Amino acid sequence: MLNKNQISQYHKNGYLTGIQIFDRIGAGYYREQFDALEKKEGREKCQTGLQSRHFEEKFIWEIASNPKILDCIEALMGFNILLLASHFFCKYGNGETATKFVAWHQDVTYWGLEPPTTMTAWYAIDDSDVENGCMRCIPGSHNKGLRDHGKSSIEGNLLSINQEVRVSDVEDKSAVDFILKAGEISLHDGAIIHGSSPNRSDRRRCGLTLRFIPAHVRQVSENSLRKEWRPILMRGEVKYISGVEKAPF
Ligand SMILES: O=C(O)CCC(=O)C(=O)O
Repeated sequence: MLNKNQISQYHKNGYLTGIQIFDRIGAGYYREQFDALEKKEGREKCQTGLQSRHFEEKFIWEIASNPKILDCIEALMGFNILLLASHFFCKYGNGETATKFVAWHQDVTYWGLEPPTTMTAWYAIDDSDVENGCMRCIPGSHNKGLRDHGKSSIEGNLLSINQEVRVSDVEDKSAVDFILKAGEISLHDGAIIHGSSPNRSDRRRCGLTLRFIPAHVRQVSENSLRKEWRPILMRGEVKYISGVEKAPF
């Protein structure tokens, strides 16, 4: 799935974007599946309340276990791969009045993992662009260590404990937008600084984040939700058995 150049770009910049997983028909099928889930759960819940639902919803498991996605993860992280979690980030179009955003942050800061090595595949359920608040990141920031996170002073941060990392104007200006068509993914390192702006369009912007870890990573303290992760082995093997769940489907 990934060539040598993409692999070295990922390690240098901390991200890759625009990788096609499904064609228009496949992307349409998974959008319809999400639409049905949204109907059942309601919009409020869908914003950030659908966590690790791959244990119950077959379509989420199908995306998470898609061989093309796993090939990308394997190329970047090695053969022994666990799915740590999945989580929808859904921002509804609110034009100029939109407030919901994702503050600049580094994923691994509050995840309780040792070593803090993770990678996210962000799967676009909907087309995602600047107007509807696509993901953004600061290239290369994954190689500069983990920073202290404070609380955001702006109303509407979708992160679980309102965390936010300060960035300089120079860093802010260097940010890259992950513009994706439905059915594509971006990939980002767990230590990269990233976030997203409010959805100022009249369209939904829904993404499914799939969190992967190499099999030597362990949970050593509570995560920000005060929960235990429920990792599933996707490829290769794990040396320790406890805490690893079976594939749900
Ligand atoms: O989807 C978004 O806007 C943010 C997602 C995010 O912060 C993440 O994948 O860690």
